[in-house]
Amino acid sequence: MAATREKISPFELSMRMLKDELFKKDPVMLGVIVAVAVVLITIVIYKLLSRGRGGRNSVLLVGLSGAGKTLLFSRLMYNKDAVTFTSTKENAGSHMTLSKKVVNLVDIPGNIRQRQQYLDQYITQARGLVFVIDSAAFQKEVKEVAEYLYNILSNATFYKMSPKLLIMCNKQDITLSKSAQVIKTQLEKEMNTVRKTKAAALGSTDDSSSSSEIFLGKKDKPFEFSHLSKFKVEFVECSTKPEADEDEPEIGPLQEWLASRL
Ligand SMILES: Nc1nc2c(ncn2[C@@H]2O[C@H](COP(=O)(O)OP(=O)(O)O)[C@@H](O)[C@H]2O)c(=O)[nH]1
Ligand SMILES: [Mg+2]
Repeated sequence: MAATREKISPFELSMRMLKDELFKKDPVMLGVIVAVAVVLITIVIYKLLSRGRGGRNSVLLVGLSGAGKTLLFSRLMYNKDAVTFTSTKENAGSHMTLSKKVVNLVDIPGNIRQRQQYLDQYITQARGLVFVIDSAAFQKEVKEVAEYLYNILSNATFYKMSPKLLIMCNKQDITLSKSAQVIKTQLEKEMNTVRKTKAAALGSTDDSSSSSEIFLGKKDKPFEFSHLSKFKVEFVECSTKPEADEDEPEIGPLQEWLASRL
């Protein structure tokens, strides 16, 4: 016993202790490195998969009832009027864009009792969202449109997925319909009001509800679509036109968006 003790110098002893320490730490470090690698690989695989066919491949058509979603759906699907389609349930089907990409088109019913349920169901698959507006009835419906759009955009899941967003100002064939520019400006004004109302309501309740809703835009500025850093919102004018005797439907801007932005 005494002999072995004499052989080890204090320096050697401390070196051995240091070695032991390192060996003790190594498995932990190794564990951390493996864990980080596993997480990174998972993220890469997930990203690759979600880009592929099995991932988010849906384009949702949303908007108030009467905006023209179902007619648009049938035009894109079969190039004919929607006589056989229902608006009480979602319509879904494959559509090939002008750039030959196949997307799953989903027409979400607009009535207030059902739309949330369908949105929740489809939002995680959404690659794009087309918000259809009846430009002729816009003046009358602006409040309801702004509320619906604000609710969609501020939804935490939607925000996280941040699909490409198009606001389609439909029914431009009707003489008194509002232009995309007017609709954009008025929507911004109205969505600013919606935002204020929501902020006031949140202030008076506990914080639990705030976690599922995102504040849209800049805190100290009136609401503007250009402030939404996560979405690039685009506006187009179209007419889906049902009884197209002389006039052809004008959905070119929408089709271009589908082909180039998704
Ligand atoms: N004049 C005109 N009418 C349209 C246009 N798009 C849709 N409509 C009509 O608007 C009504 C509502 O359309 P629909 O597709 O059922 O709306 P949805 O409730 O959003 O699915 C129908 O009578 C359509 O024929 C359009 O661009 N111009
Ligand atoms: Mg419909």
